Amino acid sequence: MLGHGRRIASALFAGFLVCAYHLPASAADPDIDRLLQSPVGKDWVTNGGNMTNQRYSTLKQIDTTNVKQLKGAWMTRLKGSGYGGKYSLEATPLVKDGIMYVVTGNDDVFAMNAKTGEFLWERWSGIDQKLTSVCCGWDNRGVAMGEGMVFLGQLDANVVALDAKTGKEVWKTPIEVWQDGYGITSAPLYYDGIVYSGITGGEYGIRGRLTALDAKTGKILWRWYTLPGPGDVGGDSWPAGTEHYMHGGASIWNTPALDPELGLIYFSVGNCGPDYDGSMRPGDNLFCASVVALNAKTGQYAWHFQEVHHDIWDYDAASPAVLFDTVINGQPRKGIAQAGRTGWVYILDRTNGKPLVGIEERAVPQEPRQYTAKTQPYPIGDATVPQCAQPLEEFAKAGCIFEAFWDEPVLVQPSGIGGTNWSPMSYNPDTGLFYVPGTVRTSAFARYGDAYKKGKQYNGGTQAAPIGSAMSGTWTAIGGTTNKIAWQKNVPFRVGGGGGSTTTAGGLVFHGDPGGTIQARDAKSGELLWEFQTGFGAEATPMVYEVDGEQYIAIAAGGNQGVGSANGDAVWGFSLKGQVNPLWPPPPPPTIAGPASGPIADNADTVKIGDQNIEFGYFPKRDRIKAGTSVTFTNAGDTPHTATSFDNGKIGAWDTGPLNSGQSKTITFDKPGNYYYICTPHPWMYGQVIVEP
Ligand SMILES: [Cu+2]
Repeated sequence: MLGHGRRIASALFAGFLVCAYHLPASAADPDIDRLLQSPVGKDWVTNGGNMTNQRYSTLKQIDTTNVKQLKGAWMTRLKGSGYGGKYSLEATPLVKDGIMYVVTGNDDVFAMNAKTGEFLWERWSGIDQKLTSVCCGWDNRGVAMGEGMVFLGQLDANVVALDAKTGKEVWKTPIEVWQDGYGITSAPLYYDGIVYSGITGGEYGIRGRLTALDAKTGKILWRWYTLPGPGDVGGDSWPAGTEHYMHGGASIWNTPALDPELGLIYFSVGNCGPDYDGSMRPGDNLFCASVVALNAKTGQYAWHFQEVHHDIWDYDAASPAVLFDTVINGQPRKGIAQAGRTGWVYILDRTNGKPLVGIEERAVPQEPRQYTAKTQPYPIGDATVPQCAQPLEEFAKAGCIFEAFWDEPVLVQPSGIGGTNWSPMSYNPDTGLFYVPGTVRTSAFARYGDAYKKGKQYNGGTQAAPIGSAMSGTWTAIGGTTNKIAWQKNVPFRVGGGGGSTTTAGGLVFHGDPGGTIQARDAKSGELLWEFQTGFGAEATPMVYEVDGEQYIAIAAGGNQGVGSANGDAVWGFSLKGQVNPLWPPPPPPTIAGPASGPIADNADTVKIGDQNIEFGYFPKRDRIKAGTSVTFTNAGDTPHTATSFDNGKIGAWDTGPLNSGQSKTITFDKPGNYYYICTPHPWMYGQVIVEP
C-alpha cells in the first residue's frame, strides 16, 4: 500500500495525469478536492493552481512557437474597486467551469464570464476605509473555492464565505480585530472541508497564526501560533519570563501548500517584530522567517526550518512554499522550496524539513546589543540577487547579507524587502526549474528602538534605501536539484515584491512587469518571446485556463504601492484568437530611491501626505524655504503616516511622529541645509526640504 501511494503521489506532483486521489470517504467537495490534487488543466481552482503552489499549467495550445500571436481576448475594468492611491492589485484570479473569480485591494469580489469578461455578480466588502493596520498598501492576493462557496480573507481580519452562484455572504468569522494590528492579505486554502487562513500584522506587534475554519459554518477548528509560548515547541527560543512571544509578529503572507499523502500543510512565516530591533528578544525567535509543516487535520506541529535566526533585517519568508517531486542521486525525493527575502531559494525535504540540496550554518557578524545569532543558514548554490552592498561615501559601513547594525546606519544587500518578497515563484516539472522574481535594492539598516503599544506600528528601526541608490530586478531560473542558476535576466524594475511567475507545458514562463506589460519567456532559456502593455502596473501573478477548447492567460493589472507602479482596476484575458490591442504605457515606477528630480515648490508652508489620491506620497515632494520657516505636515490620506528626517540613513533628528488621517504637526527649519525625510512605516515615501539662508 505504501509503495502504491508513493508512486501515485510522485506521478501526481511530477505533472502526470492520475486517476486515484487522496479523497476522504466523506469529502465535502470531491470535485474540488480532486482538482486540488491534480495537474492544473482547464480549471485553476486555488491560488497556486493546485495544492503544490507550483503555478504550472499542463495546457499547451499556447507555446513558444505561437505565443507572439497572443492578444487581448477581453479586458474588464473592476468598476473602480481598488482604484485609488492606497491600493495594490495582487490577486490571482480563479477559474472553474468558465467562471472567473477575482478580488481587489478593497476586498471586493467579482465573478465574470471567463470567455468574455462580462460580470455575473459582484460583492462589495464595505470594509472601513480608515483601517490603521495595513502595513504596505491595501491588497488581497486571492480567493479560494469549495462546496459552492468562494472564500476570502479581508484586511479587517475577517474570513468570509460567499455563495459562488450569487456572491451573497454565507458566513463571516472574525479572526481578530484590526484595531489590534491584525489583517489578512493572503488567499485562503480550501481542502477537504477546511478553510486555512494566515494572518498579517507583523509590523504591528501581533501574534501570528494559521487558523483552520470549518468551510460549512465558518467555525474556528484550531489555531496554530507562529509564536510559541512557554512549554510549546520552540518556546525556549524567546526570552524566558517575558511575554514578547505575544506580540513578536510572524505573519503569514501567502497561501499554504498541502500534501494529501503525507497529510501535511506547509506555509512560510514572516519576520519578527519589532523588525529591526532584536535587543529585547534574545534567542532564535521561532517561527519567524521559517517554513513550517503541520498536520493538516489537527494543526499539530510536524517540522520547521528557520531561514534566518533572530531576524533583524525584515528577512521574511513571504513568498509561497512550493511542493515538487524530483530525483536526486537516483532517489525519488519529495521536495519543498521557498524563495526568501535573503535572495536564496531554500530547498528542503518535505517529509522532515531537512535540506535537500545542502544548507550550511556559517558564522556571521556580531552585534551583542542586538543579540545577533552566532550563525545563519547559507544554502549551497546561487543567490538570485547581489548579497553585498556597494559602499557609498556618506555611509561609514557597507556589508553583505547578515551584516549587523545598531544605531549607525549600515548598507546591506539584499534589502529589507528582498530578494524575493511576497511574489510567488513557479516550478516547471518539464525543465526542473524554479522561476524566481528578485528585487535588487540597498537598505540602510539602523535601529532606533520602539515601545510596544497594542495595535501600533512596531518596527524599531529603518531599512530605507539611501537617497540616489539604484533599484532594479532579476528573473532567475534556479535548478531544483542544484540550487544553481540556469539562466538569469536583469530587468529595470523591482519584481521581487509584485507579480510572480506562472509556467506552462507549452515551455513558457508568464509574468507581469511593474512597467505595465505582461511578458512571456522561454522556460528553457529565459528569452523574452512576447510582451503586451496592459496599461497599468502588471503586479499580480498570471494564471492559465481553458474554456470551450480555447486556452487563455489572465492577469489582474492595477499596480503595487511598494513598487510605485501605476494603479488601476483591470483584468485581462489573452488568447491566440484575441483581437484587443495593448494600451498606452503608464508612468513607470522609480528606479532610483529618493524624492528624485521632480519639481521644487517655493516657500510651501504646508506639506500634505496622501493627498490627490496618492496615499503614499508627499505634496509637494520637494520644497524650498527660507531659514526659520515653519512647515505643517498634514495627513490628508487614510493611513497613518510620518515625516521623519532621513540623514544618510540616520532617522529621527526631527519627526512628526505618526499622524492619523486628518492630523497635523508643524516643524520649524531654522538652519540652512538639505533635509531629506521618509515615512517610517512606508520607507519608500521620500520628501525633501531645502532650507536657504
Ligand atoms: Cu506612510
